[in-house]
Amino acid sequence: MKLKDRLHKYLVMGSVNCDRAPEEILREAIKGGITAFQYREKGEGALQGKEKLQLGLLLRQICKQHGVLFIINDDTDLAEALNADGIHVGQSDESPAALREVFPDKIIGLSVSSWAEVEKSPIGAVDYLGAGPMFSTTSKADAKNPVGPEWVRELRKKYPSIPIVGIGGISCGNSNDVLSAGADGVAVISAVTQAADIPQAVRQL
Ligand code: TZP
Ligand code: MG
Repeated sequence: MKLKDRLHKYLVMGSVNCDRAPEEILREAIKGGITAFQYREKGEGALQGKEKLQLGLLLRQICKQHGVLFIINDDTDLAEALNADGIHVGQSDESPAALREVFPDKIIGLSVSSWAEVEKSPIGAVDYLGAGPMFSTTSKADAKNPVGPEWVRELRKKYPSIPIVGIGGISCGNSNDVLSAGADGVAVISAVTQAADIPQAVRQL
């Protein structure tokens, strides 16, 4: 399968996003049909060190069993330790160009929310772009202002073939606006982790 297809329904999650066992939420999301998962153990109360690794091992194993792409948010040691398929970084994290040297074969994702960010980024070293925040979100304390699906449309015009995933405030009700603007996929936290019926929420995305 092409990368853009593997990024179609992309769950992003860490223990702080879960009000029950993260592995249960991940399993239900897989039942609903997620194609990719990002282990993002961040924010207040996030696990550290050995505990972060332990949960990562469990989630990594579940993804492997089900053929779901497994990406690590901004932690090269963990990406290596868990033999992740890829790593996702933001603008203030390690540069994708440096990551490419260390990980010639891993998928590298980069968040971009403006042309200024795109201009200072080594887009050639990146396998996919995270575009957002699409809409307002409460899942990321330091989220930038929403840029809307229009941002996906602009990026798509400039980069006709790079995989693009929208992120930030995406729900079952607005995911189609993101996809029809040209995104290959939607990345979500709360639309899945907070859903009463997780498999159904994933199907509706
Ligand atoms: N990056 C930009 S917005 C965001 C991240 C990690 C949070 C997305 O969470 P939600 O609950 O899907 O809005
Ligand atoms: Mg980051």
